[in-house]
Amino acid sequence: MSTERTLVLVKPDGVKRHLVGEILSRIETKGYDVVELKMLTPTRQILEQHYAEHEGKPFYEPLVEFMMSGPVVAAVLEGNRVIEGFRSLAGTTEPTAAAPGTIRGDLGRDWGLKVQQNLVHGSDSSESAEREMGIWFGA
Ligand code: DAT
Ligand code: MG
Repeated sequence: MSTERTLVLVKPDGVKRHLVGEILSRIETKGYDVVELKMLTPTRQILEQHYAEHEGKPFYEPLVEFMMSGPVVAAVLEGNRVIEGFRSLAGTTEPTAAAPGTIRGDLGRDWGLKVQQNLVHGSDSSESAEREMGIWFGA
């Protein structure tokens, strides 16, 4: 067993489209524990920390603006290999390319160039998970 924790966000498009329950249901059905959960409209400051790795990229500012556009749900999940496991549940970044059976593949689609509207975020490594849990939930 390799019990891990990961940081998940339901992005503003997921909240606006009333998919919070559906997304949490997929997480729980898979068997992961939701150990922290809250809803908030993120500040620019929190998003600049969260997306620091993307600063300077052409999609950075639209991404930050989109993420500030309404409430998000932030969660910490716990489970065996949950970092990789949630990324697998979420599907690949672009909803059009994401496999059927995944959150993005089943529920998302590309709205023109707005790839940022892909419903969820999940940490991509144990280092990212530690950093992101600190940003959203404190030490
Ligand atoms: P992921 O969310 O799959 O980890 P990422 O970390 O590379 O993807 O990018 C963060 C978010 O930025 C992603 O969910 C959507 C947006 N994004 C990534 N690449 C993009 C691109 N080429 N154009 C527009 N938005 C992009
Ligand atoms: Mg990422």
